[in-house]
This record gives sequence, C-alpha cells and structure tokens, in this order.
Amino acid sequence: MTPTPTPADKFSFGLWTVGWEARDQFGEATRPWLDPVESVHQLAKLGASYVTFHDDDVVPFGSDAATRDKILARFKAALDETGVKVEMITTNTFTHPIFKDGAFTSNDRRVRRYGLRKVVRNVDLAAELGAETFVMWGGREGAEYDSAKDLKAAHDRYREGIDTVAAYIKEQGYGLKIAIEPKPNEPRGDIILPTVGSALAFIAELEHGDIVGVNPETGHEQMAGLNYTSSIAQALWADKLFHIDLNGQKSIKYDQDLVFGHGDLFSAFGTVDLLVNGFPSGGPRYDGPVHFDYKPSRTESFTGVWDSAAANMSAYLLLKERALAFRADPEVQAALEEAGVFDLAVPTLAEGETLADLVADTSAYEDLDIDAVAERGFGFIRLNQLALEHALGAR
Ligand code: ASC
Ligand code: MN
Ligand code: MN
Ligand code: MN
Repeated sequence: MTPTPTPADKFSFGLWTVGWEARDQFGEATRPWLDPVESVHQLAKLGASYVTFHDDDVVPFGSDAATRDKILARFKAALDETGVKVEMITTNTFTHPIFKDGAFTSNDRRVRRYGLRKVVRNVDLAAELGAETFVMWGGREGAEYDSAKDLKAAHDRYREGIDTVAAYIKEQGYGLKIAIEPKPNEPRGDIILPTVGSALAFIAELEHGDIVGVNPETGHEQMAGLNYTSSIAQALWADKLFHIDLNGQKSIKYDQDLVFGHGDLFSAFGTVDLLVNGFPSGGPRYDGPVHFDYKPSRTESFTGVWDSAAANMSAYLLLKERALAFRADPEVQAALEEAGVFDLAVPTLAEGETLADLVADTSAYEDLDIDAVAERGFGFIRLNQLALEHALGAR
C-alpha cells in the first residue's frame, strides 16, 4: 500500500520537472511541450500543494509585456482553481546563449547588468505571487579553463549581485528569502559555489547574508561525492536550510535528476530520517516545502511523467513511515544509547569549567586509563543494521 499525500506533507514540484521535454546532449526532445496550466492541474490531482518555476518555464524568454501579462493571468487562474500555491520562484540565467559565460559572473559586464535586471524583475513576480523563497542556481557561473576567469573578481561580482538583490528585497519590504543552490559542475566544467559548504562560507561574506541561505539538491552534493544528509545537517545547524531539492543520483557522474529514492536509497532513508525526526538532541528542524527537482527520464511518455511525479511523493512517504518506526523502536533507542549518540550533546567542558580547570583535572589526562577507554566498541554497525532492517520494512 502506498500512502496518499496530504496538504500536511507540503509536497512541491518545479514546473520544469514534469515539463521537461527530455532533450539531452545527444538527442532531441522525446516529449512535446507541456502546458504549465495542465501541470498545475495534474500535480494538484496527485496531491502536491505547491509548484515552483523559473520565469521562463511559464513566460517564454523574450515575451513582450502584454503577452507576459496574458500568460500570467491564465496561470494564476489555474492556481486559484486548484488551490495550488507558489512557494518558490527561480530565474533562468542559463538557457539563453547570452548566459554562456554566466550571469552575475560573466566576463562581459553587459551580461551581468542584463542578468541582474532579469533576476530583479522576477523578484517582483515572486513577491506578487506570495512566494517565500527565491532560489538562485548559478549553473553557468563558472568556467572550463582556469585561465578563463579571475576567480577573485568572480566572487566579488557574485557577492555584488546577490547583495544587490537581497538589498532590493529588504527595501521593497518583501518577505522573501534567497536560497543559493550549489552544484559542483554541469553545465560548466567547474561551477563557483560547488557545494553546500562553499555556499555557507560565501554567505558569511555577504552584507545582507541574514536573508540568504541554501537550497541543497540531493544529486548535486552526491555528484561531488558528498553525503547529502550531512550537507543539509550543517545547513540546519547554521540556520541556513531555507529550501530543499530532493531527487536521486547514483554516484559521481552526470546530473541524473532521478526520482527521489531511485538513486542512493539508503542515503535517502537517512535524509528523510533527519527531515522528519530532526537531530537526536533536538535543535533546528526543516519545516519548509518538500520540493522535488527531478527529471522524468527521456524514455517516458506522459504516463511515465505523472507516474514519476507520484513516485517521488510515494517514496518520501514510505521512507517517512520507516524513519518514524526506526526512531520509535525501543531496541534502536537502546542501540543509540549504547553507541553514545545521545552523549555527544553533553558539552565537553562542564558548566563554568575553564580550560585551566580541565588542565588541573588529572583524571582527564594524567590518570586516564587510555587503553581501557580505547577498548570501547561503539556498536555502530549493529545500529546501522537496525536502520537497514527498518528501511527494508523487516521490522
Ligand atoms: C534550477 C534548479 C536546478 C536547475 C535545473 C535546471 O532552478 O534547482 O537544479 O535549475 O533543474 O534544469
Ligand atoms: Mn540536478
Ligand atoms: Mn535543483
Ligand atoms: Mn536540477
């Protein structure tokens, strides 16, 4: 039995996911253009509560003002009819050839100024539609060759661009937050801000970093060989997990954008465990939309498109059931206890204790039986097997 999505699940889809025409590096589109209005209706029927989009997903690039107004009016009518809301908007600064060397970090200043205008215009639309998050995926911000980019200047221009947008959001009194989406490579050979860690370090250098966080995508971290759950954990710890892009990826290779759970399934279990159960010691939780950014494979007809959209939600809900059962199992709680997982929340120095006190405490060092302490086995494998058994539904 697959569980049915409810509004409490806050499921959300990019319109570019189901709407992908399945054109790739080596082959033409295998599906026709899909009307965003139809996507809204279909996703609503499947149980999604939100949609997200790039400006150009709904209004074709280069449309004049009158055409734009007409398209947006029709799109808003579909939202009203279905009750689907727009929680996030993002800007396409990667498809048109003008962006071939990036937008905010293009070597051509004319492109940087054009890119900034395109983004700011879209911020207004995001505010108008009541979105809460404004995602910035700088897929073209990067280079193929080390000599092609002054990377110091590129970081300056990236900061200038994001700070300018953030300052505008504040000036206008929009309730929007910016979420930077890292990716290591593709379409550029190397992308600036390749990982969540890189983006967090960059945000710390911003003037308006208080309204800037991250939008980590499962496959993007995995393309860098990283653990997605660890990456979102650090973002949560830093109070910077503003949004998520869930999908599937199998190891370090091109960006697969598979259905959530169809890549590294056990890692997906870990991700859902963190999202639904939080940290064992409490603290920051992710409470935002559960947003899927995947691509229905090129082999699929529209039947496969809608099956795959449903599959994302179903995989998430199944993993949620398993993750809740995992933490509720007394045997797991005992194994966590034995593994010392709860002890890590105890500060290393006691309250009021100084480093001098620690140095004076001979039981911590001089008199410590280090061989006896080193003998301890943590039982992590047994704990992990319990997780696996829960993930497989064997418990
Ligand atoms: C985004 C986003 C991505 C890319 C990609 C475009 O806005 O989150 O990962 O654009 O989906 O194809
Ligand atoms: Mn991706
Ligand atoms: Mn994404
Ligand atoms: Mn993507």
